[in-house]
Amino acid sequence: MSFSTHFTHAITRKPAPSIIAGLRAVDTGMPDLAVMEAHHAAYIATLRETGATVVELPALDAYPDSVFVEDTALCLPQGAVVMRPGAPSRLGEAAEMAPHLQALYGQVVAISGTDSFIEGGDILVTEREVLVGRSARTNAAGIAELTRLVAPWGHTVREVHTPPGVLHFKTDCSLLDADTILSTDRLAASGCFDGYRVIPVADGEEPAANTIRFNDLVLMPAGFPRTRDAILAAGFKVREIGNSECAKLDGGMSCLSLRFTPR
Ligand code: CIR
Repeated sequence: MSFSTHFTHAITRKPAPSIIAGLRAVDTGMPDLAVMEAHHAAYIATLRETGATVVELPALDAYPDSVFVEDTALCLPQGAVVMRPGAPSRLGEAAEMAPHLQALYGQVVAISGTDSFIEGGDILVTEREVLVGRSARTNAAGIAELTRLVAPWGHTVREVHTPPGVLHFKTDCSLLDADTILSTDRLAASGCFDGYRVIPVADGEEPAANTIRFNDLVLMPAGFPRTRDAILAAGFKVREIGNSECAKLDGGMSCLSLRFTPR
């Protein structure tokens, strides 16, 4: 079973009322907490439908973006790495996540250099390598530290680039199976996926790039029919989840969970 697509567990965190103060690149309107909660519940139900255990953490009002748990850690089969988010308002979220990982994992290590910054949204784990996109949130020191931490677990890190103006590397791509990546053209054009099969996101549907393959399902944001049909045509089972409110904060399917199989 592929460790990069199949998982027994996920961790999520309820959105908090402070979500209205969440970070965003462009103001496209206030997120509606009740609608976000309904979407979040559908997301969790879909993860559970695949047979996984979902640990739902309580809302953390002190951290407006804390529903986006993916940015706080990297979960690998051998252990978890607690991140150091590059957004100052999000730095404290990582420490809030650490004890929950320690409860489930044998080995938990942390990015600790004061100059090191790295967020989970910039990390795409495939069966053969860990790709990390340098971005406004993830710097060279953070990538170097991650490289050292995961080497003893047998993982190779390859540094790539998040396109300018794009929040995270995985804002623009996702892994569909061991060899297949869904990607925007603007990201794939960099050549970073040479050697993989790439399914292009339909022109004008760029927000559809952030999906997750979780066990037998691909969870994708609702409202992107041409990209959905391309994923279906490639033989994947798709579930569309409402994402209108998280999208106002530049968040999507991958951001909402940590996915792993603890050892
Ligand atoms: C942020 O700017 O940090 C949040 N508003 C969105 C984080 C999305 N996370 C992700 O793509 N992994």
